Amino acid sequence: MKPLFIGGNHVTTSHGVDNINPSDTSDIIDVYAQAGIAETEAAIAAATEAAGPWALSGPQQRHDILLAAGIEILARKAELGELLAREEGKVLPEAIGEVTRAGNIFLFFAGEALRQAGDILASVRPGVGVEVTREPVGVVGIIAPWNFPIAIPAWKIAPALCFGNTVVFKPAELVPGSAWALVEILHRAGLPPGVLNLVMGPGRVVGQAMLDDRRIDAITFTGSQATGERVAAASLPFLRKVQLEMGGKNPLVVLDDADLDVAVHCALDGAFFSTGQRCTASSRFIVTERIHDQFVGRLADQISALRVGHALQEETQIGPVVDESQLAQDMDYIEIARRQGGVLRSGGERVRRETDGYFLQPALITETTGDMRINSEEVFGPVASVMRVRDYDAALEQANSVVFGLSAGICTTSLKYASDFKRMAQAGMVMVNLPTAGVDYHVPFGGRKASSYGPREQGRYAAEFYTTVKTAYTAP
Ligand code: TXE
Repeated sequence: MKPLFIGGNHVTTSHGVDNINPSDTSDIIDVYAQAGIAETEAAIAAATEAAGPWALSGPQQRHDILLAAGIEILARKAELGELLAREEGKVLPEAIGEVTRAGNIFLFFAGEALRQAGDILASVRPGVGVEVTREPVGVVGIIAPWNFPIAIPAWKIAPALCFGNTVVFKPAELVPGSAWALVEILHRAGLPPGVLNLVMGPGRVVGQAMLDDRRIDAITFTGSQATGERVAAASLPFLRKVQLEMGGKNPLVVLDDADLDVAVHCALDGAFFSTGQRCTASSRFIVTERIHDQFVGRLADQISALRVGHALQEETQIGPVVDESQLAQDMDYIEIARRQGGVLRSGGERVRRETDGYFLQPALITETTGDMRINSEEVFGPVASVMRVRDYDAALEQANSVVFGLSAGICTTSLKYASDFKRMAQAGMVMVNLPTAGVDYHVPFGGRKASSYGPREQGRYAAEFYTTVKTAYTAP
């Protein structure tokens, strides 16, 4: 059984949970210890005790640890990628790509540890000195989802440590393997005991115990909107700092003047790769009239040719859905869309392979309208819908009509429409002639409206959440 990490020690528990491969449910990757309330409280106590000394650790120590971790992650990307593909189900090249991203994030924040600058300003009072500096927030709670088992923990843990915070990390129930490997690497890289603690277990027990504990100074969360709202509500009484990354219902607008090859590529990649289980996945194609039929025809052909199967098989392009309940949710939404008048143009059926896995042929639903549930609620699977619109203005209105605002894309050869869309799209990230999913690791990530709350993640903007600003005045 793989243990918890609390205060620098391995902690075993009486109860363990199997980590099951969604491509082959007979493949048990390993058994992972499960924390309860007592272990979670012990982890918070360890992080609290370590917070003072770690806040005073120098940039060199933090740099060296983050660098060593990043180098090891990159050196082991094939092995860690295989583990990730086995536990989450994305295909091996995507999994190795995710591990590479995680490694690069550690290298980026190793550099940032050496670049922690402040400001010195002239006071409005003659002779008085003013210094503006950043200090750690304290103990950071990290609650992560299952869809990026190593990249999301990396982009939360690396800046937390870089800026001198200690961490209590709760990975998603379905993906303890990548989380465990990451925490183990960081300990071998030289992290002092208690600076990073790993508590695996159910959200309603471990996550809730974190929310209820006032010793956690800040919580960064990625997951569903419902849980995100819970995190915010539970944090308010403590006036705790909160950062939430939640769902998306990301539009891809395709205009008559689009390059059809580019548009179909953006649609296919953005909606269905990684089995559509990306918060930035395109799920609504908003297409103007003259290109509509050609776009749908070409896209439907390419969707039906997608090879769905075991994530570790070389020919597979689309791996399984992550588990039984997510598969049921995906199938439900396809049915709801059909009942509300949508036409299932391609895919949408469960497929059987040699191994017992949660395989779903990606689904394209046409003839949909903005008032249907398929166009307003997050499905989080390989399911996308098409809406036919009159012109650019109608497309923009439709794109902005949902509660979410994470990523928005447009395919057009018109500079005028591309420029207007960049300005007018109500989203944290805008893509022109690119898939809505697939972002750089060194620039801000996040959305607006119901997609995100609090400061941005990643890149230099990460400092906003993981530090608190101090303004110091000195008399002449
Ligand atoms: O999410 P949860 P789930 C969406 C997507 C998916 C749905 C459910 O639509 O179908 O959410 O996924 C922890 N207190 N997204 O169930 O429950 C939980 O253990 C504290 C979109 O996985 O939000 C896990 O670590 N923590 C999203 C994390 O919260 C709690 C990515 C997220 O789980 C908790 C993932 C509680 N009471 C899901 N309950 C995206 N858009 O990126 C649960 N958790």
